[in-house]
Amino acid sequence: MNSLNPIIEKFPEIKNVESVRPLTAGLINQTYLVTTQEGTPNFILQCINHNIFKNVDLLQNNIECVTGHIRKKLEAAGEKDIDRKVLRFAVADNGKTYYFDGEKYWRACVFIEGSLTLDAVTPESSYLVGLKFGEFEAMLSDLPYQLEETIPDFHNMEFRMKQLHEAVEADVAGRMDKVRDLVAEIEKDAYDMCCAERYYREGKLPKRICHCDTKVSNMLFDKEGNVLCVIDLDTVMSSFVFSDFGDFLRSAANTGKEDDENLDNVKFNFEIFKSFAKGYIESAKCFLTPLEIELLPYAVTLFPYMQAVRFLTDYINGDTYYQIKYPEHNYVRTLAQYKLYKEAKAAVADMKEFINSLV
Ligand code: GN1
Ligand code: MG
Repeated sequence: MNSLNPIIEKFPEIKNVESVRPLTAGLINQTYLVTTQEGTPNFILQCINHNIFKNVDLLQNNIECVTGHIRKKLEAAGEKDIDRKVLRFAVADNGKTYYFDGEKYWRACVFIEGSLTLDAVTPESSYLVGLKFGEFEAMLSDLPYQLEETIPDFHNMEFRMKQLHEAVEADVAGRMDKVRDLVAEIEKDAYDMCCAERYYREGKLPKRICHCDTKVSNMLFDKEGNVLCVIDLDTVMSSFVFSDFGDFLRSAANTGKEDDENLDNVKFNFEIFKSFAKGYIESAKCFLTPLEIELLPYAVTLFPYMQAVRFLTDYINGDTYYQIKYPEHNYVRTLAQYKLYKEAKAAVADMKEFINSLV
């Protein structure tokens, strides 16, 4: 018997369970694959990180709005195979798409058979993913509800700097001696990196509904390499389009790993950038403003920068946010993301030129 069976039983749709095994992807929620006997769907069971997503009811409500809206759009467009193109969550015996066991929150999502996630993309698939994310934003542009922020100020660079400053000030883990110079170096670019927030206050830049966690591993592919659907909808909320554009390239255009210990591996893959930008602009140009387009190269630098700040903040705070595999993990992640930031920054002029050639 599996210790998760009492949880699984709360979702009547999950039948004939054969095995439950943890999946290691994701730095936030605990995820399990629940396989069932042939003929019954498998499920992805997740324990929602309640420290981070404080209001699970709001979280699941947002997700239901988003998946419901996309489903309707796909139906209206006469799409086939819709259950492979948008996620569906199981309803628990309390009538909600999550279950609270008195301590933890759980949800279950139908596993899309034959789907897989990738850690890396080719220029061909990167183009398709670009198209898909542009399409995702376009489909949600007329969502008839206001989505609440599941994590307030999630991609607000000014807020992330404030969190870094607070961490530095408190130095609870006594790690400041080690990172003081790095903090000072990162600090030098903070004003420039916070430009989106200023444009927003000046009314020059809109916010739109975005995915806000578009890393490569949050896209499902089929075995032939076709893009199926966008997953991990926890952070779908109002943001700058930079979130989706920049965060995808942060993982996809990195020739190394997010936490690469060898910084020589971390380079900016311009081919991936080109094909993603081409796909994204193709499906998003119908709603992007000239300033949004102009700032896309900035977005590519913003996300590794923001991620470096977030990892560094967590390191200084003594690793309270991200799951880590070894004590210095957040420090190593910081260096790798900061290196990627510098690589992306060196490519800004070329990115601008390429984007201009597209529009
Ligand atoms: C987290 O959910 P997951 O593990 O894909 C984080 C993202 C970071 C990412 C870095 C809610 O994403 O913002 O970019 O780690 N999600 C949250 O890998 O903080
Ligand atoms: Mg996520």
